[in-house]
Amino acid sequence: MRPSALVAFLFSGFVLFVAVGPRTLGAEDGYELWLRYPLVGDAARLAEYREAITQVVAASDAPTMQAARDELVTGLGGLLGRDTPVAGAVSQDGALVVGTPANSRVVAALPLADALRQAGPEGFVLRAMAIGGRRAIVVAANRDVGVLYGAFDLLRLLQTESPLAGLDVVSAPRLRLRLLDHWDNLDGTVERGYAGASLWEWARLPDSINPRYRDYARANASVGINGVVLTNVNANALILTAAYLVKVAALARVFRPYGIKVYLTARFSAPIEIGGLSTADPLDSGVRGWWAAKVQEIYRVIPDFGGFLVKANSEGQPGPQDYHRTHADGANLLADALAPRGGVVMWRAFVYSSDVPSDRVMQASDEFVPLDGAFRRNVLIQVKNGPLDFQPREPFHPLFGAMPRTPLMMEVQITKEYLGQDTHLAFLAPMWEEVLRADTYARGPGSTVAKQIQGIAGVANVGTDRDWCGSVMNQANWYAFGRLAWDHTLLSAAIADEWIRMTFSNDPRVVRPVTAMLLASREAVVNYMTPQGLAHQMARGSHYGPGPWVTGGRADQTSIYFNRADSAGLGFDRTATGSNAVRQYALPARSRFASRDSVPENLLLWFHHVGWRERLRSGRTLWEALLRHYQAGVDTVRWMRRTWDALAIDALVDPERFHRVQALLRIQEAEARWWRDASVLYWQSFSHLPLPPDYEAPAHPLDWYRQLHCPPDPRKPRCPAIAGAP
Ligand code: GCV
Repeated sequence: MRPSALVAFLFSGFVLFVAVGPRTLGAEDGYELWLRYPLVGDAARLAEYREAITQVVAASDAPTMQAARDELVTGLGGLLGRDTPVAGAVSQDGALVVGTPANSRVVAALPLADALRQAGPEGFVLRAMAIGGRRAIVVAANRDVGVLYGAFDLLRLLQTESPLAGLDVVSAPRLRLRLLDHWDNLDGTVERGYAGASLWEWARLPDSINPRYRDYARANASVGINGVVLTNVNANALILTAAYLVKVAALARVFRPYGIKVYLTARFSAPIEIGGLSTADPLDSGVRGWWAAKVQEIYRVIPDFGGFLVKANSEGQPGPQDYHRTHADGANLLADALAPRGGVVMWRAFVYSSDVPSDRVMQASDEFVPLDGAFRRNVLIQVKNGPLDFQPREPFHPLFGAMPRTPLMMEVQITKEYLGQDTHLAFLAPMWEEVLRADTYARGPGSTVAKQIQGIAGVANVGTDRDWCGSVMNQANWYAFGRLAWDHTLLSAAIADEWIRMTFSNDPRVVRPVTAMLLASREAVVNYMTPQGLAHQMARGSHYGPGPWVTGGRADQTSIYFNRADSAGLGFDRTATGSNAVRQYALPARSRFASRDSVPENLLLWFHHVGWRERLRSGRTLWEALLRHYQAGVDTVRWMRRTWDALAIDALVDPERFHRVQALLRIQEAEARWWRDASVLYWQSFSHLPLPPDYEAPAHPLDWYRQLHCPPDPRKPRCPAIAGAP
């Protein structure tokens, strides 16, 4: 424990000090993430594991096999509290055999053909079986990377104190592309990053390799992430110059053993900016030649380069429309250059036309659906989960299912730009589960979003903060993203359960309450920020704190554009009487959203303008329902605080992580009240309806909230005036 942490902990309260005094856990700073390997706490399980695993049998020294073996040796050393020798052959009961049929004669001789067929190129088989009359556990795969994934899965079983008896698992990823997208700039800043600076030390690369790169790769591999886009979609062409490519190659070398491919963002105007051409027109032969040569240059230094991610003609980024060409022309230009080497283009559907559209959320579909079938086979259209911009709740994006001849990827945001950033606890698995399971009806009932995509990308939430994510709780979202990317049928509750066991403890006094906190957290944020289908009500620019009054500038980036509050009511009419955005959804999703009788209440104001006094299906008026949601959000955060505080009584979490989370929850409660009070007062200025007498009175008048200026700290845009509240 760091002395400062000890002092802070001891002086944080006499009651707490007395309660935890006798058995304080060792402090942890969160660096280990979920890859902590403490001694198994349950004595019976420990005995079971010690008997089940007595040696690691691995035949190959290939880099990925070495990574798997190293992880097992480290993990088992900690979990079993003893060294586990590595052997070349099964020589005793308790052999842990790891390998592929190609690199291990032992594995090749096992009757695993069917299971390995199911496992496919990246999957794995875990099985308890006898080998030569001896008890063994096998981690087998078709490729080395599958063995690595299997090794992490086996360690996960031990970390979560699961039984090994009868072990029989075949696991294969359901999506082929499972990527982290970094919005990291070459100057070390991170767009919408709240956990410190960029991990990539461009000035020191390629000579100096920060050991953190390997730990980052381990964390990704442990959840099956198989690609990383290193650079911001608001791209800098310099990353494609020779001087940077050697640095990228150095990172790729670290990541390769962990099954992680490197991708880069391609600035569409790169041929002009770094190539000296006078145009970036995708149909220009000089431009085509430039990209073809550039791609060859990249593959010379990074032979397994994954491809490009492109944001074009959106928020000021250059693109093919600058030359009156289509998005397909632009994407195909890069796709043709990459195709000979097997690279892909991930072309984002997040577009902003230069004219303000009548309904911003319709733009991507209007632009891309007509292009279905016009893209090369190695182009994927990368679509945000919802049609607006990573809001606490949005309906699924209507492009899912609407481009049957084009491979799609889904993009989600792990970094919580609109959900309280590093500070607020918001476990995002329930949100991703909600969208992955949403039925598009594009090809009849059961056409879930998950079935319409071939890959998923998460905008990363990691940085140089010691705990990687700005808060240990935010690590859960990195973890959950990887787990859902691997298997979108996993339930949020199961993901939360395993993450908590690996990150904190297997003690049910921790697992149960913290699971409940995680599962309640996202809905709490929806409730106090944007209940019932409201969206984009955050402060301008920073997107931190409430700003339902934001107006001025580009209309479709203001709050009033999205809330449409007036004396009659609240919400954006997207039915046939309004923008008719519902037309972009297939039937019957379209009619479900269009009708006040069937629209889910949690999306009501996304699709409908509703009178303040109108009765909802719940029997409450809109005004009453809104007030309840805001209050429920605050109450849930209060409950989360109490639940977390109770962990101190038995000192169930180490003090350093305990106090950090405790402090953040305190801020979250103050800010939830800020959101509730500012929003309710603002809506009241339209509804002119009273707050019930027993409703918690807002702390300040509306003008106080409107005039509140939070210091312009782009990294931690917290408001001291609010965070300092009791
Ligand atoms: C990278 C939102 C964010 C921007 C981000 C953009 C995008 O608008 O606020 O910071 O830019 O989405 O996804 O391209």
